[in-house]
Amino acid sequence: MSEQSFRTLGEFIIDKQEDFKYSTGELSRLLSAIRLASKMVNREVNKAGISNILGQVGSTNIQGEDQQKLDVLANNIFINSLSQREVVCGIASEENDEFIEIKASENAHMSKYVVLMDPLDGSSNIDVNVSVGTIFSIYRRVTKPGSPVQLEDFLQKGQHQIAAGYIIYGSSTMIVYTTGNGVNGFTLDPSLGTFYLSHPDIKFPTKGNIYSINEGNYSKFPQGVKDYIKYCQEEKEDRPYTSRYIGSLVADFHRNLLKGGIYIYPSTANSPNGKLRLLYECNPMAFLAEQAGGKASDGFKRILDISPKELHQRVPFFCGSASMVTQAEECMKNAIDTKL
Ligand code: AHM
Ligand code: MG
Repeated sequence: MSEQSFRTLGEFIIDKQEDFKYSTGELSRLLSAIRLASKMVNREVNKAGISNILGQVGSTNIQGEDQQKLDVLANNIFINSLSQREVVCGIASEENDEFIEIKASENAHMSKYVVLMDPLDGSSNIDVNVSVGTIFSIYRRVTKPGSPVQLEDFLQKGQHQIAAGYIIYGSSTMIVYTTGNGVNGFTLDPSLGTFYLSHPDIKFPTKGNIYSINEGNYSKFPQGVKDYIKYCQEEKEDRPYTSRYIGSLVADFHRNLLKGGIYIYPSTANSPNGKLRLLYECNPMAFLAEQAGGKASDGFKRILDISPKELHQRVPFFCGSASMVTQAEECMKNAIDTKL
């Protein structure tokens, strides 16, 4: 075990705070609140199988408490952890129609940060014991500090993110995040309840041999995506690539980040904007990808340059090793040019 392995996430957050000359410690407190909430969600995710034995969702458990769905539970855990500690002035969640305004208690200073999150992504995988994740994205508010938070504080371009990351509840639990200065990964030691720096300065391999896409939707894909899939399957140079699709964005992204690959959720004939949400899923993953030397696009342009129009906006998503995303973009462009 290297010396790095003994550095905890708590120590790392404090050390990094010193890199910012005028830091007030607010972002550090916010990241610490996310760390705590992630441990609580991890505990619940690990109990998922046993909860089914002890009582179905919607029923009452042995202590007389209502069993909540795990995604609802994860949402409540993150919202409570962030709001009770007064580390944000607003929260937007994939689980809530509207954003939540957090009022500071008497004499408390109102935070300048807003958080956007998908508290439990890939939740259809919980019942079958497959990895799920939490995704978060942090911005500095654009409206006047001390006043109620506004929609425009959340509808910022992804390039303005201050920090973003995910927690993967997998064969081990990890938190991977960036504050705009590279990407670092921490693995939870469950016996101690402590995250240790296990993956310092993660870099996307520029090229990989994995493509991740739900090919069940093939007939509804745009021609450019069909062409790219054909390219991946061709017997040429280092191809054919291998296909891997978990159906949990966090898990598919995490594997591709470590091994090299591309994740695609394109537009389809039924969903012209794809499935994934710009603010809760694509922007944070795009920020991480770029910070790790990878690339994220809607098939034509950079995800982080998109001006959001609404909280739950969807967008086609191509993300991963830089040269693979560039190749997919070329297929998208060529298919349009051929049509003209
Ligand atoms: P969710 O936020 O409802 O869980 O949906 C997002 C998930 C992603 O994690 C995953 O990559 C994708 O939806 C899978 O969708 P599909 O089943 O259509 O392939
Ligand atoms: Mg989701």
